[in-house]
Amino acid sequence: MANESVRRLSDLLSGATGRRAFLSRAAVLGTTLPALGTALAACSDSDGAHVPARDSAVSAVHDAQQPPPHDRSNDDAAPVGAGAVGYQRYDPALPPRGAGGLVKIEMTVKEVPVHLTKDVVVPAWTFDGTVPGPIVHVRQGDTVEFTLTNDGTLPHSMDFHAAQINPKVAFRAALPKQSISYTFKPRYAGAYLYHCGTQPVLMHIGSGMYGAIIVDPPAPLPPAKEFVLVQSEFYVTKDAKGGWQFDYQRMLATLPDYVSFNGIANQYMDDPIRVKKGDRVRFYLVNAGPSHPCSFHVVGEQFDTVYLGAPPGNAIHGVQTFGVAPGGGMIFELVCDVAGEFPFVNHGFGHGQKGTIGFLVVE
Ligand SMILES: [Cu+2]
Repeated sequence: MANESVRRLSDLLSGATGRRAFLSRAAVLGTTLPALGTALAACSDSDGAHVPARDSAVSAVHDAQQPPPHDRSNDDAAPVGAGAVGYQRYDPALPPRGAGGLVKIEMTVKEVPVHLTKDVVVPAWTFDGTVPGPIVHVRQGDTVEFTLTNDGTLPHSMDFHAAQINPKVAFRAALPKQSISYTFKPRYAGAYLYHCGTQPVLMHIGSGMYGAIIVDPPAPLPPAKEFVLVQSEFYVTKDAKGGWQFDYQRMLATLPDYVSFNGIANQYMDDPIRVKKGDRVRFYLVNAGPSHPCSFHVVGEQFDTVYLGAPPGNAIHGVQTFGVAPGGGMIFELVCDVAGEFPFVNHGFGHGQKGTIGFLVVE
């Protein structure tokens, strides 16, 4: 009965009416949290979970990023919240793994404004205040003890793709101000998605509730500079006050306004990923979707190895581009034996141009 009540409440609150109610609350949030940048500052508060280290506060300086083309009606008005929330690059570096064995991961649902570009700020539903949420790094066979605390105003849940578990029980919703916990042992290594699984899932992923869990194989892969890229699409529109909001109808129409690596369009063009000549680079590419694939390619390079499934098996060699489905994850390796500036892109360029282009600088 309790589960049924949760489901009904979840369905009710997650429907169009709930979205509207949330948006009006969020619009208030966006204008009343001037210190939010501080709240989003770096921290690492649980074994194995990592909130991205943030670059020092950067003001929301205007750059060449354009607002979504479908709404230019309010171009003279500053987006609600822009300037009030610190713009911070999402650190793509894979955080170190803890000692292993029993790994306790805690996350908190936070409804906060986030940057989709330096200028476009939107009220989001998040895990721990960032989009994507913290990068989780464990090893195959670890016991992951996970707790989700809901500081939001709607039911939310957690679906780890690295888990094999009864979803009806483990992925149940935590009501506002409540927590849920469950334990799992990742059976396979790889790059996996996690996301809120509360209905409608499209809205919860589309509003920012996802991240990556990287599971190492028992024997280490070759030494490399390791980075995590989570691709996702964003669908936004302006409300009556000129503030950007996520738009569920646009999510259903699947014509995105932005497609990004790690939540912010083109952030690694502005501030590239840097490695040294001779480094092996390993990208853990997770595609949160919610709806489109990522055709991953590095201009001027070739992938030495792509792990299609759990490493170290399932490897193919000498690859130019490989597609990662929404809800999927793969591992891409290249050996940087040529110096230069190499764009890494979603080669589906209708989406690449919307934000999934970054630079890998080999020095
Ligand atoms: Cu949710």
